[in-house]
Amino acid sequence: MTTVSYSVPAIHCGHCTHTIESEVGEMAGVHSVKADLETKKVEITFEPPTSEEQIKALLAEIDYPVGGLLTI
Ligand SMILES: [Cu+2]
Repeated sequence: MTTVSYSVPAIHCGHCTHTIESEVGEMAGVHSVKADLETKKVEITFEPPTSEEQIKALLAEIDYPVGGLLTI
């Protein structure tokens, strides 16, 4: 199991955090998703078959591209 924390600058309201949490949360292997409005951060805990590349691709697809990987 891996936990990553991404900076997602496009987060601007509660709808954004909800969209991210529900879309990423539906991926197989994703255990938890927490999107934070204040810090514009998304913390995701996952395991295979989901990979970091797939998570980043999905976020870009739903218009919340990852701005950077933060150290936890
Ligand atoms: Cu929004």
